[in-house]
Amino acid sequence: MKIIKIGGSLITDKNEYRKFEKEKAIKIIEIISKEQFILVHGGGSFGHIASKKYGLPGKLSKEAIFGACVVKNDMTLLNNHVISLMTKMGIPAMGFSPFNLWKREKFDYSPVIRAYEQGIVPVLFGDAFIDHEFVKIESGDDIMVDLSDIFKPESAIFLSDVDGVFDDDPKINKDAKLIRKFNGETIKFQGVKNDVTGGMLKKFDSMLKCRQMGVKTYLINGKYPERIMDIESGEFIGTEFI
Ligand code: ATP
Ligand code: IP8
Repeated sequence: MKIIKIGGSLITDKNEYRKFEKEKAIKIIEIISKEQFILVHGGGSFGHIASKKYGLPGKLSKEAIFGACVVKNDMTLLNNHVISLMTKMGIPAMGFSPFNLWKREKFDYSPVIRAYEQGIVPVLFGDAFIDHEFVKIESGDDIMVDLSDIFKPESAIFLSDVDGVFDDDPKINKDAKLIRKFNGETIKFQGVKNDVTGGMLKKFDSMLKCRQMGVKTYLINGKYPERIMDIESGEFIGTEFI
């Protein structure tokens, strides 16, 4: 079984509030659903724009709680778009928000485990949640680390909108070089617009953690999801953490 995260930059237009990229989502889901998987998706313009507007993550206040409600509703909308596509394709998919999984000190994934054991494809997503005095944002990248720990999948695949991890942001530096196998190289990470969870640096950190859990981990360009089939072949384009 594979765990796969679809970045918010792929299934939403990150610059336009709550714009779902349906065709791109269909293309990705058609390819990844050829094998057994658990899905995670990011927030894109359904998560990050409202989080920023309400100052999330941040200290608990009336405004922050209201923001958490808006973000949770928007993320549920995005998740419903994804789940609707999947069920139309005949995939028994069900959404799980970290807000509902949070149990005082940690996330309780037992409903996700139970669903998976019942043949359901769990679809988790980044979301707002309330932890004591704070409204926090759980990133889909953090969820990938937890799922790696719990399920010990054969691989953890992160899909984003670039060909992999580069030694610098390829959208800013045209001479940036793709790192095909990460081996301790020095990397420059540039911040991402409309992002409250840390962009590529956060993703990179999460990918290293998945790898440390003994799970083969990859960053692949989700605009070309067919590249997933080339993993472990000489043709593979992406970054491997193995
Ligand atoms: P999420 O759902 O977590 O937001 P995402 O796939 O939308 O995931 P981003 O957070 O937008 O991902 O991060 C991807 C962006 O990171 C790329 O579009 C790229 O411009 C930027 N980036 C910055 N530094 C690097 C780097 N060293 N290598 C690759 N991409 C980088
Ligand atoms: O896009 C964050 O999840 P990510 C979701 O995976 C929200 O970092 C609500 C901003």
